[in-house]
Amino acid sequence: MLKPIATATRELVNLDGVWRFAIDSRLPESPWTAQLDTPLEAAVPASYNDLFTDPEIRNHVGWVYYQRPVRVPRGWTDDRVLLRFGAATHAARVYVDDRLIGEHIGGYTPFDVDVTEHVTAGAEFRLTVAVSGDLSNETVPPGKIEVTGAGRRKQVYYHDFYNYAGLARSVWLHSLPQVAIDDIVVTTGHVGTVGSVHYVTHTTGGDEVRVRLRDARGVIVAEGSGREGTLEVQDVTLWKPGAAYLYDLEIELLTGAAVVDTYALPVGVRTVEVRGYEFLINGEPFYFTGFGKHEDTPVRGKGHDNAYLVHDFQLLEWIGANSFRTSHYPYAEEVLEFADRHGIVVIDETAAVGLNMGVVGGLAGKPPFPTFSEQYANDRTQGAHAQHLRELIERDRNHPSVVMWCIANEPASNEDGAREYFEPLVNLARELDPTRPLTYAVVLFATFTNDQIIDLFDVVSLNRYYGWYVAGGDLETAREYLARDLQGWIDRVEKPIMMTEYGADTEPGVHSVWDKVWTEEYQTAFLEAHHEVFDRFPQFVGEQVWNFADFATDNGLHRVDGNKKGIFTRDRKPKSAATSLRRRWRGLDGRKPGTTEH
Ligand code: GCB
Repeated sequence: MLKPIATATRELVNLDGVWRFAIDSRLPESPWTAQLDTPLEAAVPASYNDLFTDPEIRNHVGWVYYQRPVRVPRGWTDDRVLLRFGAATHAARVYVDDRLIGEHIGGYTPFDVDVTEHVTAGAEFRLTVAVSGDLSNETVPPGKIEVTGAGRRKQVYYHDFYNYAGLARSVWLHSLPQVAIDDIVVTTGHVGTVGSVHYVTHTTGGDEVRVRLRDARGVIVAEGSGREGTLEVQDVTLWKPGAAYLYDLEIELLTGAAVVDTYALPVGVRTVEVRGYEFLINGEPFYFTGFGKHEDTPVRGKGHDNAYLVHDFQLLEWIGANSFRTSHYPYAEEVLEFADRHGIVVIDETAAVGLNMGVVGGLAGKPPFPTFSEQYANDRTQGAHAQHLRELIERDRNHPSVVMWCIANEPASNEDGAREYFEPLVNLARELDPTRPLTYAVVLFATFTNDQIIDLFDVVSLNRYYGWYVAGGDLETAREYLARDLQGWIDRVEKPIMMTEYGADTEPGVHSVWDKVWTEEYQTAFLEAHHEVFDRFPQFVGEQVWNFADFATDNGLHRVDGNKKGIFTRDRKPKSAATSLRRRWRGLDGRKPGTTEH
């Protein structure tokens, strides 16, 4: 799915700002048929939950309404007119004046609503967007609505981050020519110094497609024509981790001799491959350093924010991280574009978090009922998961920074039914993108002896909490358990193995000379103990600490103002462990992890 951009044939109007806002319980039946009768206004993009002081809004279950007037530029008479939503979490209904024009389910992927037939160039219309943050066992992520003892509807969910809802990403009105380029799929390669850019275009009409590839200085380095083709790039400059290089692919669609549509796509030439225990980028072994992150900031919730985007990437660079995982949902497209431009490697994860009844059973991992059953992860859940996976891959497959798809976080891969559930999803992902490896983040209860799906995937990504949930405060035992665990997986499958989560909650300012949990010293010692074990295994390809920064969670008893496993606080101040990580990842103490570099 192409992001709307301005070209010679396309225009766009950004609709971010402050919109009228209301929750459904305070509105008449059909709020979209009139101006919303509300004193409230909400920022877009932002989750709505933390904007207001009213707990009724923060904890609202059901629909909320956003509304604003929109004027269609007068020059758009002959064009198609569409609305693009970066995301509406988790479901949306879009009304133009009094009419329902489009719907979308899934809170972290974009969608278009074609309003051409319902609007007039030069005229204004009333845009109303209903957004629901509700989760059920047939949504991704799953959840359920319960009624409290006081008779109030409450959203329950099985993931450890606050269920922020609303219009958290940008909204655009954009124009497309009647005959247009609908999609472009690019795959790249290289043999020696010659790069290749294979492209496939999908169009509505048109006679011919012309393409041109420009280097970073704007010089044309390759040209071609046809709806599908391969461009050769002599003396190619590869896109590399830490050394991004982007070409620009210009695509023109022609009717007769007239150019009727143009689009421009940044392209990084690079390859990704898994061979034996190695993860290769451009044929060279790659070792991941970095974090599982969240889209999470004060007041905005999951609202995309360019200042935090820039600052977070600055902190990644400062600490020497070369990668992150988009735990536990696809992030805003702006984040991936930034990663493309700055050479940060991304493991792109779906929103399928919480497919695990074992987690509800506590540390014993005993599910109250089977995860893969009619009652929970059933065929409809799988259908929603497949649709979401399709939307994720169709959105992100052209990003060079994205090197792997993570299909789920901590599913019950040790339970019966996991294979039947995941095999079709793996097949779908490979069909949509045969070029990238696949993984899933493996939950603690899924061990090298009982996991039922690892052979379907390419990389073993472990989420482990030795020294925290298991052997908490006992780093000696944690080391033993971790080493045994890694060895077990290495013996079971010849695949690269990495940690996608390890971390300890840490309250900044709490200190001790002993191994006391929650102290800054413990977080440092915890990480160092892990690193000592990682370095024993040549098959080990990466370490992503949980988490980059502290983040908001549900109001659980074991969370004090959120999850505190951040290396940075929620407002991005470093805890002590940041210095230790920085020394390791920047190779200040000698060898950089996973390399012979000094
Ligand atoms: C996990 C989850 C992550 C949690 C983390 C924790 O295994 O994948 O979402 O936040 O543990 O801190 O408990």
